[in-house]
Amino acid sequence: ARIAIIGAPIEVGTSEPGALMGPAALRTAGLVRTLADLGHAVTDLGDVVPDCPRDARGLPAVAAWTRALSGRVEASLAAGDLPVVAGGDHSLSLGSVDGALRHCARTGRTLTVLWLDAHADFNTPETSPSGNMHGMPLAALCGEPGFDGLFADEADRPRLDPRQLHLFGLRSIDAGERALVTARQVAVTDMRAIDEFGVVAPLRRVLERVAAAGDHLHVSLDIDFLDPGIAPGVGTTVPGGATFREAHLIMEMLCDSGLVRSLDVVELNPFLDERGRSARVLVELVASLFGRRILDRPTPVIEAV
Ligand code: DIR
Ligand code: MN
Ligand code: MN
Ligand code: MN
Repeated sequence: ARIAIIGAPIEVGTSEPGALMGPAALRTAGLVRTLADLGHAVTDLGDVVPDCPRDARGLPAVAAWTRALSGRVEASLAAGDLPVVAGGDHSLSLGSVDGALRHCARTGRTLTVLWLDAHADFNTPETSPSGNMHGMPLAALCGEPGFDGLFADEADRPRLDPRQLHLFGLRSIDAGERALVTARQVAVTDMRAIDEFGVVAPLRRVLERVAAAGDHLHVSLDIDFLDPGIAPGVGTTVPGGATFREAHLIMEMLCDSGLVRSLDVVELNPFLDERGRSARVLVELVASLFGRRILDRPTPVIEAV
């Protein structure tokens, strides 16, 4: 695939400074070079610059990022590229998913979002205990109230169908967002399910649905999906996350499926990292998603009888 790297040094969505260094750390860890070495045509589009003052905060700043990123992602998809948005806190997905939604609306496809995250990120300004936008992007994308002024041409924008959203790796949810996630029928594979069934069976079901429907698959990888023991460089660590091997297996399955059309890599905070460890883990995971493998054979498929 032709891959477009889009840097999104945004941290206005969190209370922990440092995520704005994420794109630089991912590049330093070899994001571009690694994908090129796998044989892909990679273009680094540089960092997005939002149309707002540098010290802007709150909803106006997030809105400026959202519009800038949405346009960049939609343009990349229209050009036939596979956008990889390197963050930056998770509020950047307001822009990347909005861009993917607009592309899907123009091409007559449906968007499925796979959200690899310890959190549900389905708070609204009303339910959020922290007030941090990185805990709210999915509620906004799905059209929950309280986000006026965030998206361009709000009235006509394509919305994310909450039943086309799959939360994977969930292990921390606030009371208000739990009620919303349940009411909106969001699909969830929480850590309890992963402990019980592993990652393969639940993920295979998601991929089979995407393949059968011919959907555009957007993957959003929050580094806190991983266990803090392997990826400590994030502001909101939650114990009991995905292991190194589970995470690579997921990436390899996504690669084999050939279904991923856009990707976010978010919440890396190099200021909290240990000598670039987390950045390197993320780059290795992205490499697995884009075709790095141990042997040149696909993951064996176990036929159901
Ligand atoms: C919490 C934490 N649910 C909040 N969310 C995080 O602030 O809304 N998301 N850290 O990544
Ligand atoms: Mn998140
Ligand atoms: Mn998270
Ligand atoms: Mn987060």
